[in-house]
Amino acid sequence: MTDFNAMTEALVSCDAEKLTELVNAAIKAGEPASKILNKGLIAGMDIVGEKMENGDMFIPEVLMAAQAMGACVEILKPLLGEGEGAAGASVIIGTVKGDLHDIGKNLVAMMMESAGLEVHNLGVDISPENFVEEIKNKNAQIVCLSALLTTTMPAMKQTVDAIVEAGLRDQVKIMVGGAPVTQAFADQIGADGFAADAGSASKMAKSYVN
Ligand code: B1M
Repeated sequence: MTDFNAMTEALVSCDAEKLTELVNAAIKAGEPASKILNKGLIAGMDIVGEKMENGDMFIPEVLMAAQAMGACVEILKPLLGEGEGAAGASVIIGTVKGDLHDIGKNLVAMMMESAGLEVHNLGVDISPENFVEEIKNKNAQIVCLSALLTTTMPAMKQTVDAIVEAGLRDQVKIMVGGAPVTQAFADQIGADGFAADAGSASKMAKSYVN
């Protein structure tokens, strides 16, 4: 039986080698990729977050844990597909200006890709102007904004406003997400949708194009 606690422990102690070994063993044992992601990796990252908040873990260690998780997410990537009908719409996704968190955003991008959407992952610290430019360049129908910090949530509103000002609001659906983001906040800033996790984000995007 898979020991998910060992996985969270390896992540919290930034032991990338051990974590990779445990993830590969879990795959071999037939555990679903979504279970490995949620019970092993995301649960471990939540502990990292608590330790960070309490001052028991510092930025360099948190970065190492994030890198270890990123490597394992890559291993899980081919197994995370939903296997449903491809929608083919153009989606741009990025973490808003001032925010460097990208693990959750990359997971959303990955789930959307595996659902058949054409995903353009812009990266982190993306300015409102950049989002506007990329909507035009990629002829995007869906824009996904990610924020992990309460201090960068206002950049989501600035991005929505910039899209309105550029005259592109009717062309795109705007979706928002990230740990501090809520449905109420999405409504308040004039976004079309809020998704709490990668799976529901992917489902919502598909519902906009199907
Ligand atoms: Co940061 N950090 N961090 N950090 N960090 C948090 C977010 C924090 C909650 C930790 C804490 O104190 N408990 C806290 C924010 C507090 C707040 O604002 N309320 C915090 C802080 C304070 C900071 C710094 C300010 C620390 C400092 O410098 N003093 C700094 C800011 C840097 C910056 O961005 N300008 C900072 C830096 C970092 C690192 C660089 C070290 C690293 C990021 C590395 C990286 O991403 N490559 C880091 C990390 C790893 C975290 C925690 C520990 C983990 C985040 C994560 O990857 N979670 C985090 C604590 C936590 O969240 N528990 C924390 C796993 C990921 C799968 O979940 O990102 O929530 P998540 O994504 C989910 C959903 O939210 C959703 O789907 C995903 C998958 O299910 N989702 C979307 C996300 N984006 C979406 C977009 C969508 C839809 C759904 O579009 C439609």
